[in-house]
Amino acid sequence: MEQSGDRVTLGLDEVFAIAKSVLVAAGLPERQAEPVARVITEGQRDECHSHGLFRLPGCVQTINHPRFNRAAVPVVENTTPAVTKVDAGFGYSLPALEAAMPLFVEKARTVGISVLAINNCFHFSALWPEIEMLTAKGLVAIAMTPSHSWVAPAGGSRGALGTNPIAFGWPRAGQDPYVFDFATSAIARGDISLHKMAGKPLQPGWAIDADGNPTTDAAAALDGAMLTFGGHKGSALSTMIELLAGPLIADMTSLESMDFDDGVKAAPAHGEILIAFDPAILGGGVRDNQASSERLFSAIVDQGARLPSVRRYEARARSLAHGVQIPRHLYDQVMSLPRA
Ligand code: NDP
Ligand code: PYC
Repeated sequence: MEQSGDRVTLGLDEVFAIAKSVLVAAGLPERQAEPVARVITEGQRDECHSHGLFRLPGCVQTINHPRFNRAAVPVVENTTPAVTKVDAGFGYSLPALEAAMPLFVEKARTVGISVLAINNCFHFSALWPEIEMLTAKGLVAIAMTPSHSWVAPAGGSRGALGTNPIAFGWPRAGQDPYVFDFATSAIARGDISLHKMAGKPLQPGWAIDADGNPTTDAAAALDGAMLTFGGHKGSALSTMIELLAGPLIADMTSLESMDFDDGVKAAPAHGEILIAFDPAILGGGVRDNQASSERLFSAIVDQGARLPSVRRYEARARSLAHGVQIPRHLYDQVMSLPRA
C-alpha cells in the first residue's frame, strides 16, 4: 500500500485480501466470500469504479439483510439438454454461477445454445466478468438481470424498472473479446452515488426528482427516479430484461425485489439469465465468422470510434503493472469495516 495526497495505491492481491477479509468478518463462509471478493477486485482492476471496492460496504449491509442466507449452498439442476437452473438459495449470485458454469458450458458445446437461469440470488456485480468467462471458452454470450425499481419508464415519473444491465461478448481469435456491459438506465445507480459522494452534478436526462421534475442533483435523483437511456427504446429493452430474467425464469421483477428488500436498502434479490452460443455449431464451419466480425470491428475502429471494453482492457494492463489507485476517503471507509 502506498499513499500520496488524497490517493492510495493498492496491489491487486491487497484489494482481494481486504475484500475477502471484510466479507468473512461480516459472516460469509470462504466459499461465498472468494467469488465475491474476486469480482470486486476485477471491477477495481478494470477501473469500473461503480462496481469495485465502492461496493464493499453495501455487500456487508446485504449480508446483514434478514433474508440473506449466509449458509447458502447453490443447487444445480440439469433441467433439459439446453437448460440449466441453479438455485442460489438467497446467497450471492456469484457462487451459484461458478457452481453451474461447467454444465452450462458443456451444454453450449453439445447443443449449440445453452441457457442458464440463476434463481433466488442477491446480485450486486457487473456482468462483464462472467461474459469474459464464456468468451474465454470460445462462446458468444449474453447476460441480463433486473435490480430494484429505481427507474421510471419513458413517459412516466415513478420507478418501475430496474437499472437492468445487459452484457454481450464475442470471442476474437488472438485478442481481447468484444464485450459491452451497460445498465439500461442512463447510467448505473452506483455511478449516481459516486457523483453524490464527489459533489458532482449529473448530466441532464439521467434522472428526475421526487416530484417528477428533471434534476442534475444526485441526492434528488436517488430520492426520485432514474431515467432509461434512449427514451422509449431503453425503456422497452429494460422491460424485456425484467421479463426474461424475472417471470420467464420464475423469479422476481425489480418491483418485487424492492418489496422483498423491505426498506433495508441491501443489494437487489432476484434472478439472472445467461445465454451462451457455440459459434462452431451455429456457424457450422460454412463461413469464417472471425473474418466477417473482424471486418466489422475494423470498419468501426478505422473511422476513429472505439470498441466497448477497450478502456477497461487498458485500465487492466495499467492495474496489473502498477496496482490500483483509489481515493483516500474510499480506502478509509473500507478499512473502517471489520476484517477477519
Ligand atoms: P457505462 O455507460 O460506463 O459503459 C457501458 C459500456 O459501454 C461499457 O462496455 C463501456 O466500455 C462502453 N462504452 C462507454 N463509452 C464508450 C464509447 N465512447 N465507445 C464505445 N463503448 C463505450 O456503464 P453503465 O453505467 O451503464 O454500467 C456500469 C456497470 O454497472 C456495468 O458493468 C453493469 O453490469 C453494472 N450494473 C450492474 C447492475 C446489477 O444489477 N448487477 C445494475 C446496473 C449496472 P468501457 O468499460 O471500456 O468504457
Ligand atoms: O449500479 O445500478 C447499479 C446496480 C444495481 C445493482 C448493482 N449495481
